[in-house]
Amino acid sequence: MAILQILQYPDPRLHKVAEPVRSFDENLRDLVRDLAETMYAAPGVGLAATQVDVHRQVLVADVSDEHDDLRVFVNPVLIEGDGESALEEGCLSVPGVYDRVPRFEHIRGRAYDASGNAFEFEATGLLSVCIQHEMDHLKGRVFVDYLSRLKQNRIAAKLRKQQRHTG
Ligand code: GNR
Ligand code: NI
Repeated sequence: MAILQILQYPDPRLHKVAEPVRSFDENLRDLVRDLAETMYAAPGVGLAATQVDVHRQVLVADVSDEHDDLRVFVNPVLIEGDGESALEEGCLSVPGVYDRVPRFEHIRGRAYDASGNAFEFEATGLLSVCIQHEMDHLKGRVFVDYLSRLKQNRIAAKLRKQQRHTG
C-alpha cells in the first residue's frame, strides 16, 4: 500500500486521456488499493487514476461519513443521465478552489470491478456528481475547464504561485 502524489493543476498530465484496462491483474488491484488509500488520506470523496499520473480508466469513490463504502469503477461508461445538479465542487488537484459546474442529477452506467466483473450502477446527489467529476478526469478534463477563461487564468496563476512557495 502507498499514498501516491496527486498532480496539481495546471499540470499538463491532468489532460491526458486514460486508456481502458485490459487485464484485471494484481497490478490493477494494487493500483485500486493505492488510489483508495490516497483518497482517504487526502481526504477526498473520489480519486481518478489520472490524478496520480496513471492513465488507465480506474476511479474510486466513497461519499459515506464512515469511510466504509468504497466503490471501484474500472472502464466506466454512462448509459444515461438526467436532471440537473450544481453542487459546489472541489478537486484534490485544484486545492482551495470550489465552484459549480453543470452535471446530471441522476446517472446510470456500467463498469467493471477490480476482478473484472461487469456491473451496472445508478447514482444521485453527491455520488452522482463525484462519479461524473472522476469520469471527466479519465477523459483529461478538470472541473475548472467548465469555468470562464478569466476564472481559469486566475486559478492557474494562484496555484502556480502557491506551488513556487511550497515546492
Ligand atoms: O474530494 C472531492 N470532493 C468533491 C466534492 C464535490 C464534487 C466532487 C468532488 S471530487 C473531490 C476529489 C477529487 O478531486 N476527485 O477527483
Ligand atoms: Ni478531482
